[in-house]
Amino acid sequence: MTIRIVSIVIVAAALTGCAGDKCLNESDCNDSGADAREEVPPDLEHRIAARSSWEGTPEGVAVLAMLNDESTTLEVLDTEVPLDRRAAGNLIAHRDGGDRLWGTTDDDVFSNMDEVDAVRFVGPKSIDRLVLFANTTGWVPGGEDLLGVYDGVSFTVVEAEATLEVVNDVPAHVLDIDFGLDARAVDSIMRARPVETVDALSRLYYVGGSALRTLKAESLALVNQD
Ligand SMILES: [Ca+2]
Repeated sequence: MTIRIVSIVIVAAALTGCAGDKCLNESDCNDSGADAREEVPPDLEHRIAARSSWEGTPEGVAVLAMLNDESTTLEVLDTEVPLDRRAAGNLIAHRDGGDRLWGTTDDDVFSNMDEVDAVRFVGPKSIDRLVLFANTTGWVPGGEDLLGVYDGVSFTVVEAEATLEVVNDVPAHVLDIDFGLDARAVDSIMRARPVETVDALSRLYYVGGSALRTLKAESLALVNQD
């Protein structure tokens, strides 16, 4: 069993480029995330804790969809992922609410990865396992699948990739003059580069629906030109 767990984690690390050694050395059952965070200076810790690196990635989107789906039961999380049973129980309890039933008005579905990470006994290692499970069970969106809607603008996976490629590559004057973005949005983007996800892009100052619509359209035009 130990060998299987280690190999799963290695595969997860290889598939997702996760934190590597840290995943392997953590205790299997007590996954509070404390181990991985020990080396992080306190000021950075706050920032990292505030936003999971999976947020807005196809894998992160997949984990949320999987966790919120009716087919994902305590047994699935406990035995198929597999997670520590306490982590599995806490995730389902959070999602299903006080009545312990899926699909009723008191449900509290997971809307971001930080909400998942904040569940007791769920830490980076559990999240790596959820990512691997979501990956192998077909939850990860790709190609023309919808990645998400950000500030009212929808992005498929390929549209998001094209947009990030352009956003991270073009000189500031292209964003400013050719694309006609607000100078403050340009400034915000240049400071944040490389921007990893459209979710992160949408959270930058002065980057809202209108900037996202422009960036998506201009990026697709540029990428399709090549
Ligand atoms: Ca419920």
